[in-house]
Amino acid sequence: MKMTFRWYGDSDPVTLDNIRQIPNMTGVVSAIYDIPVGEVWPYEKIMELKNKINAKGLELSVIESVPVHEDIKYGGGDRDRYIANYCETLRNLARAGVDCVCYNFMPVFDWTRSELNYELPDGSTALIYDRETVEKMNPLSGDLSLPGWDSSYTKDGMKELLEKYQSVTEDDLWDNIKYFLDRVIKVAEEVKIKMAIHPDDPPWGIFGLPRIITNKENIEKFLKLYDSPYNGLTLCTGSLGVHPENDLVDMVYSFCDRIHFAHIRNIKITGEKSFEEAGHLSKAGSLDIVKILKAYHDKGFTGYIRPDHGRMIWGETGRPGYGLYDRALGATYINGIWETLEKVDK
Ligand SMILES: [Mn+2]
Repeated sequence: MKMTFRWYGDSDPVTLDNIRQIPNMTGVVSAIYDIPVGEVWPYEKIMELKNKINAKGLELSVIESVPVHEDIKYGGGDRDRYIANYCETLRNLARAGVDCVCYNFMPVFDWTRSELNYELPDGSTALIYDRETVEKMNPLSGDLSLPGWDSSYTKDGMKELLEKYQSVTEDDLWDNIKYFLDRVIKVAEEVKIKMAIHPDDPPWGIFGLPRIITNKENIEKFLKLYDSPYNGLTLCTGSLGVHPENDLVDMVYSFCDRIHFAHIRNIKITGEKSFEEAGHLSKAGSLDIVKILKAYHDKGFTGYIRPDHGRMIWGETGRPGYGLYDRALGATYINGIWETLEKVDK
């Protein structure tokens, strides 16, 4: 495995100097954040990012994410133009030496939580998802504060976008993702970029919008839509793991050959469709992180891995889920388990 850490660029309170001091950290996961979704990422901007990271002795390992324009997801009239742009971005990334790209196919909203600073009994804060609270939220109220979504939408823009999705069913989403894969994976194969879809977070439909990358059966279906090693996964334990029927250990054994990027984090299921994000340690949450890593080790995983969201601890402030301290503890925990597996589990 190749250990990496997500970095949000120059505006991130966590610096590359912080990241390079985490033991075993070799790579950075980042993106270009000031280009509108759907437009081509220029080669020069990618090189600028890469050079900045290389100057600190780190690699630009994975791009997370190259976002997929909504037109592609709901099957709008401009999708061919946006797919062409997407392919052009992949070509530019490959030219800069990038070999793995994470993306997702969630309509409108990226990862969704009901609260970003929920105080846990030990005084740390974490992101949580409470079903009742989310069900009462109105995406058109204009005062929603969700960490993952594109807040550049005005209230009217959001209304217009949601209307476009009104008749979009799960089957339509499957058709649209196949349309995307048929055109994009061909290019990914050519330029040798491993595409790694991130599962839906949470893995169920929200605000009446369908979601499809949610469970083993659907992931199997997804991988068959375009059967190529370049059509692969970002297996996120925290995203899939909030559904008690998702067996992450089994998924790692089943899909490892197609997992290019592993997101490791723990969550604690607190009720039906409700959860808190937890520290990485197995007993802090509902997932057995040792068994998950053992599955990766048994399968000889050589891809990229990163600690995913952390709590805010030791008074740190910053981007919810993406502080330095708890994610660094997560990396160290993963390193410790992996070293043990390397030396003992022969
Ligand atoms: Mn993730």
